[in-house]
Amino acid sequence: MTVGHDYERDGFVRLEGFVEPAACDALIERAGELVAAFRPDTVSIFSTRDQARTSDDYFLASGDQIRCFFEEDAFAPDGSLRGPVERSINKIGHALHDLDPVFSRFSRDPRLAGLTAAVGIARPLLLQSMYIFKQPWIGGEVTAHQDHTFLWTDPPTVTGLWFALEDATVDNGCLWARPGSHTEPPRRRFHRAPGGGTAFEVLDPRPLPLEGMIPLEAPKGTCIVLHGLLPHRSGANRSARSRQAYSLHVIDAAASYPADSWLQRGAGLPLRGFEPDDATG
Ligand SMILES: O=C(O)CCC(=O)C(=O)O
Repeated sequence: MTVGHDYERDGFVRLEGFVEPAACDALIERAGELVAAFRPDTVSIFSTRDQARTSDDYFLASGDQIRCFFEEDAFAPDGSLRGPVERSINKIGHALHDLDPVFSRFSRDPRLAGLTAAVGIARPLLLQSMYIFKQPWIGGEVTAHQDHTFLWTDPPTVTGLWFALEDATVDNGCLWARPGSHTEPPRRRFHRAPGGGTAFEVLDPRPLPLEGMIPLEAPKGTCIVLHGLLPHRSGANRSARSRQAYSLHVIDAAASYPADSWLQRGAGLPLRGFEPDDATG
């Protein structure tokens, strides 16, 4: 199958027209409702530059919740928001796919099970979901990383399903990656630290290579399947158009999931696969 072949060669596959425009719009509308209902009494800024700030309780307890995270540049020095809340959110995470019916339905489209099977995941578990806004002017950069760093399994199995809900271009901060670079060994592992908070274990001190990365521009409705070891990044959005995307990360239940992984689930919300909601009661 060509998905499996391209994925093995490049570490990613770009599938244009995978999602109908109406299905993209339904997610955009639902994300808008979630943000409108958000009461920002707990502020957490999602920043890939300053990981210390992301290790607060709000972030660490979000593995089985739906939580909003602000852009790094959302606040003025006096702590006030520079713009309206709905234009200041970086992302919503991390259990949309289990807790919200609209996102659950989207995430459990049988075609997604077909995609993950095609790239070798035998017993899929839907580990993490993120709705990423990349709002006009303020949308932050996502620095180069391997998803395996954050969603570690032994052996590595995490696979990203990234959906362009709007056209993603160089101007509004599309993804970038170098074809074939999923052969790079893992550089770091992000985990819960014994004394609280989080830490990176450095496995290979070399920085991830940025040379040769190409823009993965993606028209609305594109699905990009990303290998967990593929270094990828996305630029800041300094344009007038948002670049909204939905990202779902799947692991294989056949691999082990370390007890000190940052993303934890409470007993009330065990990880599930692609079975639809009504099949599990
Ligand atoms: O959407 C982005 O800008 C980054 C997403 C990403 O890195 C991911 O889904 O793994």
